Amino acid sequence: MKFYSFPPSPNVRKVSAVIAHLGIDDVEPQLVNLAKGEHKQPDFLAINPMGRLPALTDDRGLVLWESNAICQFLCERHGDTPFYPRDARTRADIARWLFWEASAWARPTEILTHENVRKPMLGVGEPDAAQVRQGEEQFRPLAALLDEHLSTRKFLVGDTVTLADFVVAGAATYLERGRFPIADFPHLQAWWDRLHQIPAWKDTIPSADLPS
Ligand SMILES: N[C@@H](CCC(=O)N[C@@H](CS)C(=O)NCC(=O)O)C(=O)O
Repeated sequence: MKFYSFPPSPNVRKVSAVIAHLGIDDVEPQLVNLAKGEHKQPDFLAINPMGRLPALTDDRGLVLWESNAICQFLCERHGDTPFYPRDARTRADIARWLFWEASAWARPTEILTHENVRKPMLGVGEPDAAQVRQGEEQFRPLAALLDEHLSTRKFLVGDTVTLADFVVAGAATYLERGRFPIADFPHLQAWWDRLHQIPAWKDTIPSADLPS
């Protein structure tokens, strides 16, 4: 399978972390350099007409985009694991967090990532103070929800790491460099620290340098 990737991208990082955690060995990363606009070139648009990363293809006609769908597919294909148990109730709980990430959490995390990390990284201007303020305002109530949820459990779905954690945390990949306002959320911070004990999570932290 080909995994169209750009390592600094938070949505790509979700998939990279899943691949590393499950020890999947038949996925070949294919760099699509966002910094050079390769994601808007016709050959990549033929794979993902949205012009976004990540995407996954195989030689049997699979063409999949949307990071959470790719993560789910890889987990499902890997079988019944504690990371993605077959039990229907647990899977529904994981799915809830995946939908929540895509429909709510991704918005402020993307704004703060764009303003505080991507702009300086790509050299495309200063952070826009009004956008940062809006990102922070949208972030706080969602972070409070996570903080409350994590006050009684180690991970989002009980006391074992699951795909739900990698997807929600993946969107917040630049929590520190993006200056996400987490000071008031100790359970969220503790969960973040706990995730960093997991080798696949720690090993897929994007480097500060752009791929060439
Ligand atoms: N909902 C999509 C979002 C994908 C997305 O926005 N990816 C970013 C990188 S993190 C991207 O390709 N941005 C390029 C652009 O929007 O031009 C997913 O989860 O895959």
